Amino acid sequence: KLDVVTFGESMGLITPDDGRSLETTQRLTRGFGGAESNTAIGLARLGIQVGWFGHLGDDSLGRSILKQIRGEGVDTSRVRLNEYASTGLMLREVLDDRLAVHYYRSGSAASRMTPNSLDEAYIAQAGFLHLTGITAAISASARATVHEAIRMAKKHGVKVIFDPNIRLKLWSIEEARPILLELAKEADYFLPGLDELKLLYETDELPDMLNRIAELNAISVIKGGDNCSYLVEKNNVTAVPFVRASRVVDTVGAGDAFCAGFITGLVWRKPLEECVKLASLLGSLIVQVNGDWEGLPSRRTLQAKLDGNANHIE
Ligand code: KDG
Repeated sequence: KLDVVTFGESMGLITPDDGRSLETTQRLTRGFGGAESNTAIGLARLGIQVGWFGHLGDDSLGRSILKQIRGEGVDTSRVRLNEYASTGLMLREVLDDRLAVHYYRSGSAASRMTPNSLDEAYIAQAGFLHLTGITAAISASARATVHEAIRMAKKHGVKVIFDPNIRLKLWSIEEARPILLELAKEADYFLPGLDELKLLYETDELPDMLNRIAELNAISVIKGGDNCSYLVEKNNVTAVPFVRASRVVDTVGAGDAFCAGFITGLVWRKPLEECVKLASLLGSLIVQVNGDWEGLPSRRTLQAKLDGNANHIE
């Protein structure tokens, strides 16, 4: 029996290993990433029973990604390898001091996911279903798959966790907004970033955002406020202070780590504020290491950090 099920697109990740731009570098490093598998790895490392599925190409990249995710202890029994479509790819580089992402993923195996890809019994056995807005962005059939998965989760009393993960390289905000707001309405837990709420609710004012978010049925956590996250339950707002990272090397994956920490807290039946603290702690650890998921802590590392902070889990 799984505590958490999640699905989405995982892709090969190419980065210059000398920190230069792709235009001039000769040396590239290959890794992989994908918001949902990043979160799944974070959960598995903490001992949570988690399943991730998606479609990968039946190619070298796809097989390698599958082996690594499986190697992290994530259940991959429902992953499909498609011999007629490729595994998606993303390239990242620093351009003008900013991180630039280039996707090569249209028509990828993952984008061909359809509601038929879902195994209802697999979702039904889980405590939580974790979804992100990226899956809704990659194709109409993947979006339909997200809606169908939510329908299945609700039917079986599985709680839905939704991270909007707005990716403006995949769709415009005009296109994304109604779809993501609709998905937020369906969620039991909604985990947006503050910047994402600005885009979704078209306001820079926190009180306006909180009013809008209070209309949802979900318990929400807003990541990335001023030195804190906000835990929002209807009109009850709690500011939970950030755990500061001692150094910041790579912020990609911080949101996924945050989700992994929050969901871990839920599975461990911690009070919500504790769940947000755990989320923030995981976020602070991942940004200290290069890569989207590599710096996620094991349970032992997490316990050592918590002991260091004079906090305790369990
Ligand atoms: O959150 C990190 C993700 O953005 C990254 O791993 C890749 O899923 C990804 C995407 O679609 O950008």
